[in-house]
Amino acid sequence: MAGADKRADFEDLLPVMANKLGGEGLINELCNGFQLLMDKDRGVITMESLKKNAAFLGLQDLSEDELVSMVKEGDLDRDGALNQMEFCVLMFRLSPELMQESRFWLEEALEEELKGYGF
Ligand SMILES: [Ca+2]
Repeated sequence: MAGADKRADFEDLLPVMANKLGGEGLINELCNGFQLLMDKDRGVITMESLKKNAAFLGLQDLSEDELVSMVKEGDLDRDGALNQMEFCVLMFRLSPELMQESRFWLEEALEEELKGYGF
């Protein structure tokens, strides 16, 4: 079950980063992660670029199967690669705790918005 443990570690990392960086900082950090993993010529994350660059994010121990399912899970428009938006969405989905955090940010943002309308 070593693979499952690794994924748990990865899930734990994002909420910690979220607390430290705040919403906007975390998005920037995710985008930096995207830059590290992407194929520089195509501007998207492909299986090849993910395999080549996974070590930058400490993901070098993930098996090829896990990387494949990561891309499959995140590839919303089914073009076989992850663009920046797909990557960020995937990172949020991989971390249930982070999803809750981001809901909190959303509520905060909505409250601010509603205040503007006199609620
Ligand atoms: Ca895609």
